[in-house]
This record gives sequence, C-alpha cells and structure tokens, in this order.
Amino acid sequence: MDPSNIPTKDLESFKEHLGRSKRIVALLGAGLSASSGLPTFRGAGGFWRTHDATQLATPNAFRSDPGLVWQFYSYRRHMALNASPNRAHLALAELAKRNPDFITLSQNVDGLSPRAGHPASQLKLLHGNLFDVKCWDEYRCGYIKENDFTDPIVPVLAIPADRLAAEASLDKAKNKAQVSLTLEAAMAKKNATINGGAEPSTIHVSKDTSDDIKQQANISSQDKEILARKHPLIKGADIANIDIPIPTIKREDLPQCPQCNKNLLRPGVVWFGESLPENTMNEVHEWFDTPEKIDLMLVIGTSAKVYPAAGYTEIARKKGARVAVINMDKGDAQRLTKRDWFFEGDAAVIVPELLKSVIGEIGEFKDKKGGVSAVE
Ligand code: BJW
Ligand code: ZN
Repeated sequence: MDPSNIPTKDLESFKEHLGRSKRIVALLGAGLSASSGLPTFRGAGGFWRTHDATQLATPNAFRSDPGLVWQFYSYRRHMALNASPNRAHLALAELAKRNPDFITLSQNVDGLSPRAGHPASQLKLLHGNLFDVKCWDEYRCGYIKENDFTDPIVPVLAIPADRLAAEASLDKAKNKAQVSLTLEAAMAKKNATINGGAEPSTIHVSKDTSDDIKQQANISSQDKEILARKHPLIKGADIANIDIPIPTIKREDLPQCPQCNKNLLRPGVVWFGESLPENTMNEVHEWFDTPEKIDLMLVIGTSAKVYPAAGYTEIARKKGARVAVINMDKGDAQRLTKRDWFFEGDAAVIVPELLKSVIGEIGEFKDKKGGVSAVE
C-alpha cells in the first residue's frame, strides 16, 4: 500500500490534532505485527493446523492437551524470534521516546515492540509475553522466568526439519493421489453405465485432477519443498500445515517447573477467563485516572473484540479523546463517531505516515546486536 493513498483531508486534520496532543494512548493488536509475517487471531490467518487459535488460548486447552498447546506456543515463539519489528513498531517506539505522556496498551505477546526499542515504562503488555514461562500453579508455586528466549524451550518442541516433513507430506500426497485416481476411475465407469454408453477405453479425468496426479507422481526436490510449505519465518517445516506430522509429546518431556518439581511450566500469556497482570493493570488505571483529559487514542490492528482491552477506547472518549482507528478492515472499527478518523490499510505503512510530522522519517529495523535473540 502506498502512503499517498491516505486521504489528504483526513491526514491533514489528524496531523493538526496530533500536533496539539499531549496525552496520547495507543491500543495495539495482532494486525500491527501482520506485516512482520505473524498471523492474526481471527479471520483467515487464525487457524493453526485444524485448531482455531482462540480455542488453544485457554486454560482448558492446556489442561486437556498440554503437548498440543505447547507445540502451538513453541511454533509462535520460533516465528516471533525470526520476525523483525516493522516500521509501525519503530514509529510508536519513537513517539514514546519523544513524548513521556504517551502510553501503549499492547495485546501482542510477540516481543516486537520491546525489540523496536519501545520504552518499557510506557509499554503495557496486557496479555503477557510469549517469552515468559511460569508454573501452571501460579498461585501456590508462583515460579516465573521472564524473557526466556531458548528455542526450542525443550528438545521435543523443536520444529521438524524440512526434509523429514517433506517426505511425510509427500507420502500423504501420494496416497491421496492414488485414492483420487481410483475414485475417478470408478466414477467414470459409473457415469458411463448411467449414461447408457459403452465403458470408455480411456478414462477421462478432469484436467485439474489429472495434472494434480501427474505432479504428485513425479515429485522433484523443488516440489518437496513446496509440499513442506516453507514459511520465511520458520527454520524447518511449517507445522501450522496439517499435512506435516507432529509428534504426540509425553508429559515428562514438556517444560517442568524447577521450583515445585511437580507442575508443568506454561507460557506467560493471559488466556480467556484469566485476569490481566495486576501490576500492569494498576499502572494503566493510574494513567487513565489522572484528572487531566486524554487528547488522542490510536487503535491499531485490533478487532477490538476482547475485553477489557477493547473497553479502553470508550474510557478514553469519555475523557475527551479523539480516536483514530488504523485497520485493514473497516468492519472492525466499531462505533466510529464524527470526531474519529478511520485509516484503512496496513498499519506498517499508515502509522509511520500519520506520526511523521512529530517523529520524522522512520527507516527499517536494524538489529543492533545482530541476532534474533538480541532482545532489549
Ligand atoms: C491489520 C493488518 C494490518 C490485519 N494492518 N490491521 C466483557 C464482555 C464480554 C466478555 C468479557 C468481558 N470482560 C471479560 C470478558 C471475557 C473475555 C472476553 O473478552 N471475551 C470476548 C471474546 C467476548 N476476556 C477475558 O477472559 C480476559 N480476562 C478477563 O477479563 O479477566 C477478568 C474476568 C475473568 C473471568 C470472568 C470475567 C472477567 C482475558 C482475555 C485474554 C485474551 N487472550 C488472547 C490470547 C493471548 C495469548 C496468545 O497470544 O496466545 O489475546 S486471545 C487473543 O485475542 C489474544 C489477542 O491479544 C486478543 C485480541 O486479538 P487482536 O489482537 O485484536 O487480533 P485479531 O486477530 O482479533 O484482529 C486482528 C485485526 O488486525 C483485525 O481487525 C484485522 O482486520 C487487522 N489487521 N492485518 C492493520 N496489516
Ligand atoms: Zn511450580
């Protein structure tokens, strides 16, 4: 998307208001990291294998299948470590450095805002952090390790290598091809009988199907890679693809709590039905509860369906804020008023453009320490 597609009138009125704004709050969602290559929760990208991502983000899912839930989170840790902050993460970090009255409420757990250099005191991680791990029995044991970037966190959670996964996927494809060939033949024979015609000497299968079968029968090494559906952020096979087999993991091979030696460790994120981190919430409420008015709220890349995060927009409005929503989908900008702005498109393009008059031109991310695990 070209930043010049942002409607000029809206951009001008937004910039004018931004220039006068002191107390600013941003609410961030998964769409902010979409152009860094990380999937969102809802919509087309919201499935992992056959599972709805929001269904895996629950204590019940962990209770009933901790191995599966750890595989989902280990995959996401791996991807996030290989992703880079985009220009919107950098722009927000820059705004925070220049304006101590700006706070960011992030629903994202991917670590990209911290890696963009967003000052920690101005970044409130409402839903925790993928790289924190804590004891399943948070209240009785209370063990927590912050910022553990080990990937994989235990050996059984390693992403399978391309070759092995490709071969498994290939076997499956060949079986499928065999089955569809047999089916097509049976159907052609049946059709011929129904139509009263003679059985054809050549079986006519649809072009798509026959091409498919031919391709699957002569699989080159390049095809193998395609079958493994390589993902640019994954060093190995993309296990979000159901065709790539994943092992059933024994409980004793999953991350174990080193403090109580009894429970499993779990990702330090906030699942449905769980309270948001108490200290973080206190800091957020302190910021909202000061008598001063709020000037501006930026709602970036979120479907605004999850509470309490989604509720902050109304609270900010009640304290005088004008609201700017930046999202790919206008349907996700709820209850817009005449005072609000809606900027449609990729946050990574729009946010730097919106903030340019205050923060200047933003470049691309450069990993100062030269490694994905180099998190500030
Ligand atoms: C782009 C883009 C691009 C794409 N550029 N844009 C009040 C009313 C009703 C229910 C409740 C309520 N209060 C509490 C609840 C219950 C529940 C809740 O909200 N349920 C609703 C779903 C109905 N909330 C909770 O349980 C919370 N806890 C709580 O309230 O505790 C107190 C309590 C306990 C018990 C009972 C009552 C109260 C906890 C919520 C925890 C949410 N956790 C997750 C998982 C985190 C860990 C992990 O990452 O795995 O957080 S769920 C998931 O949703 C994740 C996200 O942070 C969160 C929000 O999703 P987000 O970021 O908006 O992503 P998407 O995918 O939905 O949207 C992406 C958007 O980007 C889309 O709009 C795209 O268009 C856009 N986009 N590409 C710009 N390039
Ligand atoms: Zn423990």
